[in-house]
Amino acid sequence: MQDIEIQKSHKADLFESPDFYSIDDLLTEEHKLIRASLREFVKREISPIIEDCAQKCHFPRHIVRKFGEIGAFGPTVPQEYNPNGGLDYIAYGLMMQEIERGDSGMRSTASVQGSLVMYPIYAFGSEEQRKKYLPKLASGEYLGCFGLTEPNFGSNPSGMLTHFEDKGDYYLLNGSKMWISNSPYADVAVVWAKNEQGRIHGLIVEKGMEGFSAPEIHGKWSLRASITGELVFQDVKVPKENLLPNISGLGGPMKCLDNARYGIAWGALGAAMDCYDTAKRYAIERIQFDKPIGSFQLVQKKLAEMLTEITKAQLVCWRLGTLKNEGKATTAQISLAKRNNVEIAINIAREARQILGGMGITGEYPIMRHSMNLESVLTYEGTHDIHLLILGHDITGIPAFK
Ligand code: TGC
Ligand code: FAD
Repeated sequence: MQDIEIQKSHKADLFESPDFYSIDDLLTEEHKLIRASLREFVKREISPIIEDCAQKCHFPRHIVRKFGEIGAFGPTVPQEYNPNGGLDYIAYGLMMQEIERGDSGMRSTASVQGSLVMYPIYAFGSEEQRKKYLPKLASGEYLGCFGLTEPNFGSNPSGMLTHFEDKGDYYLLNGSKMWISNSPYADVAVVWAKNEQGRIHGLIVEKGMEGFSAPEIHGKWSLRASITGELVFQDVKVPKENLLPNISGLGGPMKCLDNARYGIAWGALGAAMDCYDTAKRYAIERIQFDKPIGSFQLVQKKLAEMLTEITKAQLVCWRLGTLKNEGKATTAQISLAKRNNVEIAINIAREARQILGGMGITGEYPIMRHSMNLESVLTYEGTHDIHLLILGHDITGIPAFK
């Protein structure tokens, strides 16, 4: 976490999103304005630095305040707790799309803060907790993280070992969490742990509490501009007022994941669009055999298939967003969208990389970074296969997890 000098790229970010089926007609003017302002923000604040940050494995901590200013944290939280809030789920999705178009790690920062930290405090917290934490998280004064996964319990979080005991005046928390986005810099952590009866509860743990540490995980080849760490609890005395009072059981973290996975479905679409847009431009400009490579049928096939998958994914996102707005989106519907959109994005990144030939593997273009990032996106918030099993369960009524 040392200071690193980041070189700004002077290459213009010319990104334009495809809209082959006029899906913009389904958006409100407010949606389009929000998307335009996030796109401009990404071009100004993220695109110039992101490649160097990723190359140097550096999390640009200053972006947290900037995300707060633009309203990217918890936009669906009511304005009473978030002055930039009160927006609908399509607006939230479009924000995640635009941010991940810039970088999946940047979207991670925003979606963890909004869906996995602010959402549980808003949905399951006391009025005092909402007032104490939400405005600071919304503005970016605080950075938050979400601790569910443990070293030995990833896909199967209900087996978690992290636990707390009621000591009368406080809860005594012990255990550890693994692979936690934002954790080394986080001011607050929403931590899921079992009580003496083995029931899962959420606790708000603050930086500086004795016995609490958050070491960084080094050596990632993916999400290099996002910071990931552990959470270690050794006899941490958590004040009783830090327990989220209005939820218990695995359903608590799972409801948070429903929101975050929804945002990832849009985010992955953003990464796919960036790869497509980059490859399309390159195919028109790059000359081989005296012609633009875009004139060859094999290159056109790649571009046509990318656009087809992006268009289908856009429709999935829009429809899922309308269901979310009506409070009707199910966990399985969200799994379908997360699973499909991450898969198409990773495939599009791979095809786009081929269109760029050797240039595709360099940091001159964003494709290899997206491609590596998407490997994490395929795994976190439920792996590709876990989402398939969630769908299988929904179709047959038979769980195949165990
Ligand atoms: P199962 O027996 O199915 O359910 C146990 C209890 O949980 C309830 N439940 C839900 N409630 C509300 N909404 C949901 N979506 C729910 N899903 C489950 C269920 O009703 C039951 O309640 P109760 O009261 O009867 O106990 O659970 P299982 O143990 O068989 O596991 C099911 C499974 C595999 C689907 C689930 O555990 C799962 O999704 N695993 C994947 C884990 C995961 O996604 N981890 C993500 C960690 S966070 C993260 O990755 C952040 S990355 C962020 C970034 O950087 O962007
Ligand atoms: P495992 O659960 O060990 O799975 C390994 C393989 O086994 C996978 O292919 C999986 O699909 C397969 N598998 C497991 N069970 C089954 C089954 N029943 N049937 C078929 N196949 C199965 N977690 C947090 O709590 N908070 C965070 O902020 C967070 N951020 C992350 C950031 C990054 C960069 C990464 C990589 C992970 C992050 N995670 C976070 C953790 C993430 O959610 C887990 O990695 C993920 O849930 C998978 O758990 P695991 O890595 O332990 O893999």
